[in-house]
This record gives sequence, structure tokens and C-alpha cells, in this order.
Amino acid sequence: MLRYLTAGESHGKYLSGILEGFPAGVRISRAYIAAQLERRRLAPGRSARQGREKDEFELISGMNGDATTGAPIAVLIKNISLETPPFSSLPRPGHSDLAGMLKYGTLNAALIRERASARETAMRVALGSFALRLNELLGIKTVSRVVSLGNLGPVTPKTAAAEILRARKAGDTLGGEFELELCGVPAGLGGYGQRDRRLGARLGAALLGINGVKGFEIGGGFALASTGGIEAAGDPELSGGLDGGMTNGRALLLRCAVKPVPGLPGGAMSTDLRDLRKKLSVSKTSDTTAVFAAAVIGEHAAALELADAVLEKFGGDSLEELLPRVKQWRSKTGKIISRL
Ligand code: EPS
Repeated sequence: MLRYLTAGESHGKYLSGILEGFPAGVRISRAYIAAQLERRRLAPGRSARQGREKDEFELISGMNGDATTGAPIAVLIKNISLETPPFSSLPRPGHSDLAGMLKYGTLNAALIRERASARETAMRVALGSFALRLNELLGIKTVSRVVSLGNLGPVTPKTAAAEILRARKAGDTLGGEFELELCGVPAGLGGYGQRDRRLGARLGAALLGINGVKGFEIGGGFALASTGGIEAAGDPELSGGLDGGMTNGRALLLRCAVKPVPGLPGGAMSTDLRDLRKKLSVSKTSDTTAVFAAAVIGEHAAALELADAVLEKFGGDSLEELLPRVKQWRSKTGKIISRL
């Protein structure tokens, strides 16, 4: 079983993370991890803070040179922005502030937003890059694409840049949708014996666990509700590579909807929890959209779930053990799949 935890606040000294259950002998360079972090950090639509943060990281344990040892992998990412967040009893509408203040019984929204912040997703990408690398070595390819941005779709870098600029000038923010496609996934990962063995549910939990993700679909997703059984049966792609909670040997196709960033530059009316007076909550957060960053985070979150399912099915404490098992399984199941 592969598991991971992260800790750290948005303006704390470090983010930290531990990945446990990862096999030995997986070669992964620092440059590979840095490149993944940079893909997230420099995704379009984020605030000026992304330019300040460098996501410098340290690999604390679980490595021998550039290869994993099988021991828990610990990672630290340094924060550049260290300003102590000021006390605020004014929750920002649409953020985690109000729910968190009620939950923890505090009048200080800063204490809530520091951990609820999407800054944490940098660590998910750092840990996820190990899973992404393992999957690659096993022949599983992961790609993501942003398929809509606000009302704009299809999205090209040029149209996206123009739409982000338009929204920023209008004091608005944007949501969007991203798709993940995972090719070369062995058949039979996951299971139907219990709800928590279903890989669709596990991938859904991981992707809905990304800040701002409000919707999740597999293959045909919500459109399947209005598709006749005859049509659905004639188009196996609609199942998105999953049947009965298991991979069926086809590419996995997943889609997520990301809400618009709730922190509006012009602020939004809120209620001060100290005196219950209505006041304008002005958020200093200046991200215009998180959908491009979420697509990168989605790749890593999905990769961690998939690597977990691979390890569960094939076992093995090292890549050396795992690789021939996956190869043998592929040749066995491939003979059937290729004739379908
Ligand atoms: C975030 C608000 C912004 C983002 C931050 C997440 O930071 P600040 O409040 O300092 O402007 O830039 O994201 C990151 C720093 C990151 O690396 O993703 C929030 O409130 O969620």
C-alpha cells in the first residue's frame, strides 16, 4: 500500500511530505521533480506569488543517490513568502474560512486559510512525481489538458492568455475543466469486492481532494445519464477505461470541473464574526484561475492512486521485482484485449 501525508502552512517555513510504501530502485532525478513542480508553479492564471516562490526542495530520506531505497521518502519545500497572516474575523465568501472558523471555534480566519490554501498542492506534486516516474517506467503515460476556461472552449495557449487578461481587467476570476488521459494502464487494477476497492472511487477521492475541484467524471460521465443503452454499448470509450471499479485495458479518461477562484480582487460582502456586521471582504489573493495548475496537480494525484493500485495487484518491494510481473501480465491479458 502506497500512502502519503503532507504538512505545512501557506506562509510557514516549509511544506513537508512523506511517501511510504514506494518500491526501491526507482531512478528519479532532482531535475525531474523540479520540472514537475515548475509545471504547476508556472501554470497560467496564478498570482505574482508564483514568481516569488521557487519551490526549492530537499529530499530528506528514502533515497540513495538518485534511486529510491524502499524507505519512507520525506520531502521539504521551502516557502519564500513568510509574512505572518494578520488576524481577520471576516471570512472570505466561497473560501474555507467560515466553515473552518465554525469547525475549530476560532474568530481568526487566517488560521484556517493558512492550511486550506492551495499552496499545499506543491507537496502533492513533489510526492506525486515519484508515482508519475514509477508509472512511466511501467509503461503508463499520463497527460492532462485544459478543455474549457470559463465559457471558452476549446482552449489554446493564446485564447487562454487573452481570456485570463480579460477576466483580470474585469476584476473577475475563472473556473474551467481539465481532462486526464492515462494510456498503457494494465487491465484488472482496482476491484469490485468492496466500495473502497473501486478504482473509480479512489481516483474520484484523489481528484475531488484538489482545492477548488467540484466535479468529477469518468469517460462519458454525466452525459451517460441521457445516453441510451444501445448507444453506450456501441461505444466502449464511454466507460473511460473503468468497468466495475476495475481498469479494462483501455485508456483511463477522467474529467474534473474547477470552480472560479473565490477571492475576487474587488472583494465580496461578508459578515464579521466578531460583531456580525456586514463588511466588504477584500482578498489579497490575486490568482485569476487555478484550472491550469489543477490539471498538473490532477496528473500527480491520479498517478499516486494508480501506482497504489499497481502495487496492490503486483506487489514487489523493488522495481526489479515489479517490472517483470507487470510485463508478464501485459502479455497474458494483451492477447485477449487485442482481439476484442
Ligand atoms: C492561495 C493564495 C495565493 C496563491 C497560493 C494559494 O497565495 P497568496 O495568498 O500568498 O497570494 O498563490 O498558491 C501558492 C502559493 C501555490 O504555490 O500554489 C490560496 O489562498 O489558496
